[in-house]
This record gives sequence, structure tokens and C-alpha cells, in this order.
Amino acid sequence: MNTKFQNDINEGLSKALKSLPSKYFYDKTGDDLFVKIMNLPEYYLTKAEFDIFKNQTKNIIAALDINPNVYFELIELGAGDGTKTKELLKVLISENFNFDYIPIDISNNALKQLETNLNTEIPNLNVTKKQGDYFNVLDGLKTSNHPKVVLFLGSNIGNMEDEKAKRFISKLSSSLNPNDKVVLGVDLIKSKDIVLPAYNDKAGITKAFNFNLLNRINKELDANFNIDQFSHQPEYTETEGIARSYIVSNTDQEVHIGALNKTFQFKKGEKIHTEISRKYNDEILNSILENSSLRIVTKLLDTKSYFADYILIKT
Ligand code: AVI
Repeated sequence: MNTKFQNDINEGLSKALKSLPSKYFYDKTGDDLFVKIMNLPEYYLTKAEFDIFKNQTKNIIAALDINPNVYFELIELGAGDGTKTKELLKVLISENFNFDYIPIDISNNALKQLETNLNTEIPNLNVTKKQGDYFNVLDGLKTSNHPKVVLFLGSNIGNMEDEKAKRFISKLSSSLNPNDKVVLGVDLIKSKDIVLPAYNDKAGITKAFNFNLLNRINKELDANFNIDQFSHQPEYTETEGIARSYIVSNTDQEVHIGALNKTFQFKKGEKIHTEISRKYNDEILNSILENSSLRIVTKLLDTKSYFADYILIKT
């Protein structure tokens, strides 16, 4: 039994304002659902960032200001399937840059698939995969003194509360040397009409993704959540720039979690907060970077200006 999972669920459901950590979306079912989300017409984030990597590859490379004669490490945190990164890797290889690609991911499976795929698609690329939680793997980066470029794409930083994002950025910054670079992909603050449908798609895939948390608790912790008695509810205000996902109880009800030997009460309309997806602008990013030694060099936008890849430098 996974006691960390068990403890986190107990803690979240015992609070006055109930919550569940979004990291638990990502089991095999959650990973598959997220791949479907990335292909949804409403989910513009992945397409927008792909647009930047496909059409502005040269601008990314110019902003990184890499010396083609000096070896560097290209490190990707949470590499996933590498679709966007491949656009950059292909150009770096064709222009004879001297580097290794170091994808870091929590899933060994995802890393193996990525490596096999890259070996076929870009045979001249050196891949050194590292498995682990990227928050922890950051410490290991300090052991090498080669110049580094760290990719943290996909608005993954958006799933962190601002305080956590600040801690993460400080840790990232302290594992780098002056002049190292970071490519940080963030979703930009924009109107509700565009953001909300991305988290409330017509096909109901995001709902299934959100409810996967309850299914996991049912399966792994012997619980009896009746999925039909809950609703998926994303919320977003442009002034705040944060999309929040909730699971709302449709009725007064009780749920028993066998592994905890505990029953939880839910009031009609009571919300369980499951995810934050923060959207950014320059001001918010600067406040996140404030106590670190990372500064913005360049901001690259997709054609619709929905998404930005910021190039940051360690000062
Ligand atoms: C992984 N992350 C950036 C996604 C997001 O947009 O916050 C996760 C997601 N949640 C619902 N849809 C997609």
C-alpha cells in the first residue's frame, strides 16, 4: 500500500476546504487521458507551444546564445513524449551543435519510449536519460560544470501555487552556473472564453482526468465514491489569471475509505479543489523570479499570443 498517497488523501479530505493533490492525476490512465487532452480542439496550450518550437526554432537558438564549439547539456524537466523538443533537437543536430540531451522524467516507461523514438528519428543525438522527480533531480545537476540549458515546458510551472513556483525557481537557479539558460513555457493570461473550455472540453476528457483521482482512491484505497454523485467544475477569472479545477458533491453524502478506516461527509455543493493552472504575464513571472538569480532575456510568442516561452539567464 502506498502510504504517502494514503496520507495525502486523508490530509486533503480532512481539511475544512477539501483538496486533493493534482500530482495523483498521473497514473497510467491519467497519462493516457492527458495525451488525449493535448489533442483536444479546446486545449490550445500544447499546439501554441508547438507552434513556437516549430516556427521559431532559430529564434530560440539565437536567444540561448550557445557557442557551437563548446559542449553543453540540454536538460529537459518532465520530458514526456518530447514532441516539441524534437523540433529544437533536429535543428541543433543539423547545425552541428555539441551537446547531450538529458531528459528527466518521473516515468521510466516514458523515458524508455522517448529514447527509442529519438534513436530512430535523430540517430546522431546523444541521449542520457535520468529517472526521478525533477524537484529532487535538480541537486544532481550541480555535479557537472558544463554550460547548461534547462527546458521546463508545457506550462508545468502553472500547476504550482506561486509560493511553490518560487521555491522551485530558486532551487533551479541555485543548481545552475552564471550564463546557463532556462526555457520556461507558460500559458498567458487571457479571456475566460478561451481558457475555460480548455479545462471543460465538450468530449468530457478533462472531466474523466479530474475524476481519475476518485477512481484511483476507489481502487487503491478501497473507497466507495459514487462518481455519478459528483460534478467536474473548472473556474477561472482573468483578473486573477488562475484556472482552478474542482470536484463538486451533487448531494449530501458519505464516502468510506477502507484503507483509512474512515468516513468523510460531503455537503451538497461542497467542493474538492484538485488543480491549479496558473496563467502568466511578465509581471507575475518577474515576481516569481525575484528572489532567484534568473532573469528574463527574451519572450517568444506563438502566432495567437496565447503562450510564451521565456528564455531566462542565470546571472
Ligand atoms: C500539465 N498541465 C500543464 C496541464 C494544465 O493545463 O494545467 C494539466 C491539465 N489539467 C487539465 N487539463 C490539463
